Amino acid sequence: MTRKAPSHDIDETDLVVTGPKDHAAGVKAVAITMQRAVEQMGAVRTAQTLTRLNQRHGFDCPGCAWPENPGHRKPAEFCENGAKAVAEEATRRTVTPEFFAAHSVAELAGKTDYWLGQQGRLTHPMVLRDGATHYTPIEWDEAYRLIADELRALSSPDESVFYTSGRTSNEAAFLYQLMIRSFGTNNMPDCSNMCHESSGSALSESIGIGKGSVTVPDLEFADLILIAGQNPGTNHPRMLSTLRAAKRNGARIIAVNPLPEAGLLRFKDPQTVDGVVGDGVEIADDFLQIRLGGDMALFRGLARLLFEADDAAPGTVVDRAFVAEHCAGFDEFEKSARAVDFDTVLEATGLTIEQVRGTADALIASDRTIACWAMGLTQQTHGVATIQELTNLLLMRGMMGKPGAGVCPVRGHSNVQGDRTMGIWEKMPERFLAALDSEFGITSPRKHGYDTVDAIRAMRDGHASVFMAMGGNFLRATPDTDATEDALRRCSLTVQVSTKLNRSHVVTGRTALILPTLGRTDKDVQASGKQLVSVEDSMSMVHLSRGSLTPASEHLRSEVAIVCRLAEALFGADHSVPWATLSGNYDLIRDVISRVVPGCENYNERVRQPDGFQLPHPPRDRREFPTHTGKANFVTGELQWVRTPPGRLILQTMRSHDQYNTTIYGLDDRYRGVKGGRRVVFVSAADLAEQGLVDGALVDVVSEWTAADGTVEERRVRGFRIVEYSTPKGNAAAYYPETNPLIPLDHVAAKSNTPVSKAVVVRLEPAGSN
Ligand SMILES: Nc1nc2c(c(=O)[nH]1)N[C@H]1C(S)=C(S)[C@@H](COP(=O)(O)OP(=O)(O)OC[C@H]3O[C@@H](n4cnc5c(=O)[nH]c(N)nc54)[C@H](O)[C@@H]3O)O[C@H]1N2
Ligand SMILES: Nc1nc2c(c(=O)[nH]1)N[C@H]1C(S)=C(S)[C@@H](COP(=O)(O)OP(=O)(O)OC[C@H]3O[C@@H](n4cnc5c(=O)[nH]c(N)nc54)[C@H](O)[C@@H]3O)O[C@H]1N2
Ligand SMILES: [Mo]
Repeated sequence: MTRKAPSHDIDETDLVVTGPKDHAAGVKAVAITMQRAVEQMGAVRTAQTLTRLNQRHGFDCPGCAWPENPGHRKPAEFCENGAKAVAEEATRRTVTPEFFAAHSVAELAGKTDYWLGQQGRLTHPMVLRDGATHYTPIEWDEAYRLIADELRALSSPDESVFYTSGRTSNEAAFLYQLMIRSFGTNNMPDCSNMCHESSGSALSESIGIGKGSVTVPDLEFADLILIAGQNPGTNHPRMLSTLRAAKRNGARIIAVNPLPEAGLLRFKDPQTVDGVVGDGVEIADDFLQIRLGGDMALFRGLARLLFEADDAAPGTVVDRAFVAEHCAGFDEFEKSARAVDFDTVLEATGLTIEQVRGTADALIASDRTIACWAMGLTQQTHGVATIQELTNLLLMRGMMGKPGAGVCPVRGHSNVQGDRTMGIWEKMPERFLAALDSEFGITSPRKHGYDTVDAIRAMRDGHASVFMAMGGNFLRATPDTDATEDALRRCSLTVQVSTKLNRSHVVTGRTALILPTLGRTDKDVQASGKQLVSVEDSMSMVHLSRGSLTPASEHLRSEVAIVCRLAEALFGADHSVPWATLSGNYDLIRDVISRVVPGCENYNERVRQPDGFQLPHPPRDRREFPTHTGKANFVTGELQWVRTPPGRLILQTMRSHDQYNTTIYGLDDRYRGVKGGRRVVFVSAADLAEQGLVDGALVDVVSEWTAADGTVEERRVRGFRIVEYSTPKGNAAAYYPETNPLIPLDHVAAKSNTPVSKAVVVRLEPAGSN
């Protein structure tokens, strides 16, 4: 039976701490999968959805972007957290006009994120009119007119901002950016700006394309896999099956992380006998418990050791032939690597020289190395430089463009990579814009638009006043919650295209709209019949997704339909883009994608192949590097790491095992041993002793930031329970989004402008002392 949505707000302070687990998945994961699924969907819908999840004729998991293994799909190609993502979307609970009549916006603003999300699927377009206390229903056509009128009233299209979260299908993303560019702006911030933007910036400069260069079969073929700044047991659980297969083939796995994450240490595959009854398999052979932000120093130290090993046995370590033929900037890289001093490396990383040497030996012994990473590297001030240092390490060994070797940035949202391919980017290249213009007879603006941080600044400073979001939860996902709140409140109109209720619906512009949309699991029927959509995974595989469930209400519209009807309201029926025709048959959208998006030629046919098709990747396919030098670039710069000021801690903000970004599934972080609450701060025993603090104490967490003008700004979140935990001295950890108010808007990564969510200077004060 489905369970009713909670009516009273949820108490998140009733915490129990049991200590961390040393393994991931196993039978418990299966039990939790079923419990959560049945609570939200009931037994029949659970069976209908979970059997179609990630199958060839089913739908793509709305969870993470980890690929399916082509040709080797298992009957249950999903994980505990994928099933939770599906249960959240396919829930039978609904948020109806009656719900909004019963709860004022002020009342909803007082509820927790968890409570809001648990209420269910949005069922009707709603409007919050200027001065009103409650949302009221609105007809679709009036909603489109309202948005179009506001947009046309702006003195420039650049006063509007259009956000995208990474669940949007390729078809919807393509039309959305077409509408925005037809309107005349490139203000297209997306979740990627807060996520893998650093990977894209780094790899574009280093190898000429911002995407990863490996596939699942490559990982299974690798003999050494580095996993830095990533927690796959929670965030990409299906990756554990791939790692396990790699291990069976003899691979060595090295985890680089400040925390001993359960999935990295041991994995019980619930689909095999030893996963159900045994201790599971050790995943990581080595665990380097690195200090936050120490990775660049580690990679440079490793490069020096590789050069020294090559001195001892010339030509055995550095792949001179690859470097000579394919690379630029090697001499400078060699100089900087040889100059690094090990005292600095050890101070920056907190590791021992034996650990660094052991890792260098593993690299030297490897014929096929892959480096995987996620937010632990990207969300650092020097995230771009760190990823480039890691890429240097691979390039000097020739580990690029051959089977079993390469770079593997593990993406977050299930279609975040596809959205970029389809043109969701504030600085799309000329080639794409020119193709778009010639296909549709429009003139796309060439001036770069706002990314996420710049969009917040623009709205805060009154330079933009209409905000529209295609999914996501802008208010909670962005840094500096108070600043974002001010920014959104200054808008004349905020529009959220959403599946579920979230905090971005209750912190609004003068007028606000909620436009309820179909999700991945829902059946999508348009004029020509049932529609399919396509998505791209973390390894550039493009494939179809087919929803099959009856939508939560007849008033839901697909994202494609919403964009097309809005575009008609905005541009009139005789616009040069045939919006109505395109929305009636998604094959026609794929036809235009074929002609505009590089690598998508013959899209309709190729996407219908059993496992879809793989987009071209010149470094992977041909060892070609489309950079400004025409070669793979060794990029080197000043060594950077993060120092802990006296009496302070460096805080990382991360995900628990029971959330999807800002969507809270539940209050348990099973693998880290925290139950019933999320307001915790993990601190090392050494720091507790030094600062005279104790496990279990309640503290306020106060961040300190020196602004450009030299003033020290403080930001505070209240009432966090200290949990003693294994993390390097000087480092701490807490959950996102509760700690987003601590992250200064201006604290961003160089080059990528990504908020630094993994290195916030904080101090802990007894709760209530201020
Ligand atoms: N179930 C579930 N799945 C998800 C998501 C979710 O919220 N829930 N989110 C999706 C999204 S959008 C994304 S981007 C991914 C995120 O996937 P992850 O990047 O795995 O997510 P985080 O929880 O931010 O974890 C960061 C990891 O990096 C480590 N780390 C932090 N700082 C450093 C550092 O300086 N150096 C090193 N070496 N390690 C560091 C942390 O200890 C942690 O293990 O997951 C995707 N999948
Ligand atoms: N402090 C801190 N901040 C972070 C991070 C961090 O590690 N630390 N991580 C950053 C990262 S990596 C990311 S990717 C961002 C995530 O930022 P977002 O993508 O903005 O956030 P989500 O929580 O994934 O968005 C959830 C909402 O999306 C809507 N939704 C779900 N499915 C669909 C759909 O199919 N269509 C539509 N239209 N709407 C849908 C639902 O209404 C739901 O409430 O957060 C970033 N913020
Ligand atoms: Mo992400």
